[in-house]
Amino acid sequence: MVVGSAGSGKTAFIRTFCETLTHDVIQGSYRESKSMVLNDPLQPTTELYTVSMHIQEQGQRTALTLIDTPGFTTGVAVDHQLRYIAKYIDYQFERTLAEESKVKRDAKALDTHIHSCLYFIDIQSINGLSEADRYILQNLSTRVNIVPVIGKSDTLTVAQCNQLKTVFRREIFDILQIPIYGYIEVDEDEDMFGKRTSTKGYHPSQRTKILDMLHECVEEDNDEDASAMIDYLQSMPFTLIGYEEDTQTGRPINIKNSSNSDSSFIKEQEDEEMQDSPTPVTRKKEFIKNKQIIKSVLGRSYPWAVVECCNPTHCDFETLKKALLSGHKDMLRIDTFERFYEQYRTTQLQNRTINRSRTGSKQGMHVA
Ligand SMILES: Nc1nc2c(ncn2[C@@H]2O[C@H](COP(=O)(O)OP(=O)(O)OP(=O)(O)O)[C@@H](O)[C@H]2O)c(=O)[nH]1
Ligand SMILES: [Mg+2]
Repeated sequence: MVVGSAGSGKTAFIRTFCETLTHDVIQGSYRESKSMVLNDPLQPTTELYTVSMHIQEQGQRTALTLIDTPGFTTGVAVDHQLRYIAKYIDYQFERTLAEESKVKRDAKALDTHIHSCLYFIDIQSINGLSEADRYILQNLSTRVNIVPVIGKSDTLTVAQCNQLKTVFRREIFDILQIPIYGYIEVDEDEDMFGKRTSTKGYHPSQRTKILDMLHECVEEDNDEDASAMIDYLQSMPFTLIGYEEDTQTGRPINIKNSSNSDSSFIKEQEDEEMQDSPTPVTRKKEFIKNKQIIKSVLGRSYPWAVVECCNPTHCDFETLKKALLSGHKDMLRIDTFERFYEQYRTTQLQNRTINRSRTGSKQGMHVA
């Protein structure tokens, strides 16, 4: 699910994500609850809609549903919009609870829980989170795994992006302590193994403490989940760039790029060449020149350069995509079930018990 302020690039992200998946879709085309959402020229989103598909990612078949939501405006409307999104998230839990309560449960019932919510941070100010962002994050983080992102990151310089990442991490982890995805409670002075993490005069940030604890898990148990979480925390919040669309058709504009278009491929080859090259620098230049690959890329074209959505040196789109579809897929799903669904279930069952006992005592009064 994508959530965030109006015009922050949510729909462009959904479109870009789908565009990069076209080779992986194995069942039908996109089933859209609202026609043409992926094809017409971009419009502000006025109502929530879903895009569902089956994809094959690293040999694993996954049913994927992307949910686009209308952008948050300001003022009192925020509360109304927040309630609407919270209700949608809760409704998915309600479906599971109803299924669980049946005498004969459907073993094949689909898990429709919202496993992650990409929150598009307001980038108007890079000195701190907006009032609305703080409020929305505090509310939604009690229901869903929040994964923070910085949309339209091509409009920020490298220094601005880094500042925004630093400010965001400090506010979320140390000042507000909002339990977004990746926030783990670590004791003030001790980590989970009971070792002291703060020495005299040194007060590590909450994020540093979490990272230290995860590093220990990796060192001691070779814990793959902890390792994936370290990668996640080191990139978060993820910078994203949505493709530039043709204003008539809404389709990606045709951008041909010849440099860095297959950077990982070029890099591998360079290293091989460098090993037995007597004049490494010359050989490297020659190689790139001879092997220039000109291909269409998803991106945005500026007079000074082309920014590519899928180039890891331009933004974190690919890292996020991998995290969502493989590295963190199971953790997000399990966390949603064990943390958020369980919490919803407990509250609902407690409310039912209270209501029943209230009704019971009222009936008792009548009889008397
Ligand atoms: N420079 C730049 N512009 C972008 C990017 N993504 C989207 N845009 C532009 O920003 C405008 C809004 O993009 P949308 O994707 O519709 O934003 P949204 O968050 O879905 O907006 P609402 O549905 O109104 O909440 C459009 O003109 C896009 O072309 C990006 O990564 N970089
Ligand atoms: Mg939109």
